[in-house]
Amino acid sequence: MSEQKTVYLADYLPYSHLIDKVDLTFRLHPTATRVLARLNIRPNPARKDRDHLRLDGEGLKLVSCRLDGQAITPTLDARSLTIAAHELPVGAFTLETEVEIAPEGNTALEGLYMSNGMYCTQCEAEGFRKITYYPDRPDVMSRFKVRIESDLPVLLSNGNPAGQGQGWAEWDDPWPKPAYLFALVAGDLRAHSAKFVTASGRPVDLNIWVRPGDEDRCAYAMDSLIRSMRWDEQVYGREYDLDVFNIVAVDDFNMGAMENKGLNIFNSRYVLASPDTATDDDYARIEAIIAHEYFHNWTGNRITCRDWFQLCLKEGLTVFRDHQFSADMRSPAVRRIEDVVTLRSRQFREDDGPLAHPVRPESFVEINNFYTATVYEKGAEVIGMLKSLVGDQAYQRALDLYFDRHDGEAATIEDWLKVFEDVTGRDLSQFKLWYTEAGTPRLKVEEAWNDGIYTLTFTQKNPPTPGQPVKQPKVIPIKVGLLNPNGDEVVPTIMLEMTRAKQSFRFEGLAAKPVPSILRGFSAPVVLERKAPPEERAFLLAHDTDAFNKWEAGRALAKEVMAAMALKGAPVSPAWLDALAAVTFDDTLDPAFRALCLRLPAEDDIAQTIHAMGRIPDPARIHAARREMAGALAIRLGEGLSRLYRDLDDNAPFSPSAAQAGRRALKIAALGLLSRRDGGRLAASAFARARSMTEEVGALSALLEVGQGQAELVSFAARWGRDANVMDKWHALQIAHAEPAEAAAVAARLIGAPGFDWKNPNRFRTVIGALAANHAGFHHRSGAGYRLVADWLLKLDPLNPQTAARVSTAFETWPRYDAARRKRARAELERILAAPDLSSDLREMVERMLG
Ligand code: 0A1
Ligand code: ZN
Repeated sequence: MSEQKTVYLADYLPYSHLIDKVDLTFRLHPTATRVLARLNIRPNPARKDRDHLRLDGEGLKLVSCRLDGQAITPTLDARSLTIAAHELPVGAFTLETEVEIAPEGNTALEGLYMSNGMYCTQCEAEGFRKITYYPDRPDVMSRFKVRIESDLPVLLSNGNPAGQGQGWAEWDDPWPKPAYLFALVAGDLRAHSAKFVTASGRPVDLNIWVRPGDEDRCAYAMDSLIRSMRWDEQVYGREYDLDVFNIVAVDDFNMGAMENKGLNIFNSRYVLASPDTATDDDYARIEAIIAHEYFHNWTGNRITCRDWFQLCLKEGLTVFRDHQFSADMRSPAVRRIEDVVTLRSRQFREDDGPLAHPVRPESFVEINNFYTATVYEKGAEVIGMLKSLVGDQAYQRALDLYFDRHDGEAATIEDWLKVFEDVTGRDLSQFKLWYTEAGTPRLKVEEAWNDGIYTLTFTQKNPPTPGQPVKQPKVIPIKVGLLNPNGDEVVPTIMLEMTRAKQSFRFEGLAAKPVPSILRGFSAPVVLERKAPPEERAFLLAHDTDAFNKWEAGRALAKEVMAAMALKGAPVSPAWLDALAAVTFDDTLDPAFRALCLRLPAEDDIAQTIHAMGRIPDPARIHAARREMAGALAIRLGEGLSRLYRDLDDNAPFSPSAAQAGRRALKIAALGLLSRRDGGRLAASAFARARSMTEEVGALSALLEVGQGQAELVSFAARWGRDANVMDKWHALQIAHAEPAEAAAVAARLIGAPGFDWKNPNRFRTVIGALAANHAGFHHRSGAGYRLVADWLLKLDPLNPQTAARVSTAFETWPRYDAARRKRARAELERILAAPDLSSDLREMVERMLG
């Protein structure tokens, strides 16, 4: 593997040429696929110089090359094909290349590869260069025509079908696109089909292509797709623009899914669902990912990114849109809480350590390493703030202008902000800091009550991050409401716009000192550092009218309690127990909301909290504290818990609806707590009676948590052993519930079991990811967790560097811990770095983590 160089945003230059048309022919063969490419090329008028032509290409065997029909011998190196400027005609010309590639040996799953006998592609970000010689950069957009030659029955590519016969098919994509959106699939597949008519009357054939036998598990994905298409018309005025929309499920895939134009490719775990194989969380995730990929058709495909530094332009916006969609389909409050839990556990964690980077990074070695929680999740939060600041109507006008102005273009964050400036007349230069500066702002609040005037004073601190020691104050939209002491809201939600390092806001005309509800709806991705007595948190948990802050009050209290227990052996707080009991048994509240309140903060969250207090987290003590809290809660909720469980344990026929999922979530939370009292008796019978995967996993999890469930593990494996995506749950559960001292050994046993396909990214991520998520297990003082993860990263890296690099983020928090743990973690990271032929992907990650 040759050294990769750092790429800088500041070095951006438009490409030397334009590619008006691309004609591709694929003669598929597992070890010797031929790719013929004909490119219609002309000099780019935006570039004044007369430059050479350089095409990207990696791992290609060049068979022939012709320029305007004449055979030529271009200059080749490991990464490119170059034709010198003086060898190029002055105007337009045609370049034809033929290359040979070997999809069967492609274990990295980038470019053209094979999965279970089918051919498929993954080109984002820079995979197209492994298929043919081409300017593999998003600002080069072209019209693609594709011919596929193969005996396989189903041959798919982007755009509309343009003909087919025995052993061939042709596709024509009328919309210019960058190469990263190219896709091809060939295999023995079956379709689950439906029809859709767009708002303006265009009929569209919808197909979800799966392996024979899986057709009956596509209904939910199809339903989600149809709802997404309608929603994008109704909410954003965006219609679909081709005659067909194809989705293909593949088992070997590095990420969740990919938005290739008209041919989305999905990791099979985010398509296939039936009540007996998919949990309610799986259903929600499938709905969100189907929507996400579909929404990319406008935010990503019709308008794409000028360069990969602008990745958040499509990803942040598309995540924001899929969050809006899920909120509309389900409960907005519950969705918001879940999204914030994810944001904190993934993005705040990233932003707080050595891998912190801006939403729009300024440099990278391997772009695949920047498909991060910061680019995606914080990228979406930034758009949410923008919408809050300009208001819903201006947001809509700005988006209309964005689609109008930039359709068919490769745009930048500057273009994006400009449409908001043009629509509102606002200057967004300070707001832009959210894109250019990394780190999670800390927000302190002080209150004052004088002569009937209530003042809130906020101070923001923007902590240093790698490469950015000093930061400026950000624009922070702070949504606030005020309650009077008997729990009535006296000031409904208003938005305070903070722009300075320290700023005060006054409220007049209040009869008594109010209780503030700050950062309603989590209106900005900041850490609110507000000291409040437990009684006040309990009061807000009982009375806040903002559902997010109601939950947040309970969560803040739980975090404080757990941190105090871990740090100084404090007892479980009765205030927390009482407050949670009141919520749990309040039948006027949404069961899904109550289930969220019962979910204790994750141990990693508490480690993050303790670290933010300037203390060193002890994983073993945090683990013990969390267990103790759960045990105390089970006792405090008493008999009411059994009653709650019985009430929820109804016989309604299964539906994946949010309402039913919420009831199941609360029922399973109750079951988990009950098991701490009855040693798992009820859970064992719940497992035997389970009528959905949610109940099956819920019961098994409750059993494992109390040291039971061995027989149930055996029966689960007997039932699902042939379904690898379902068995991922079986593997993850065992590791998640393993005792800290044993977690690494359990993971080692499972990943090393004969027949376990650890080369498949889903399998690898499940086991190593579950170990990393077992906080006390991964960080066990023996160092066994660190060692096992490092061993397996080294094993996977030569085969699949991209997934190895992603999973390496298990180590991203290592600097938070004590000297002994730091020493062990550092030694493992250094061991990885010393490996011969380490990929540039994993090398970049480890070097950044070592700082
Ligand atoms: N654009 C896709 C995610 C994706 C990104 C990179 C990939 O390979 C490196 C694959 C998929 C999305 O946001 O869904
Ligand atoms: Zn995306």
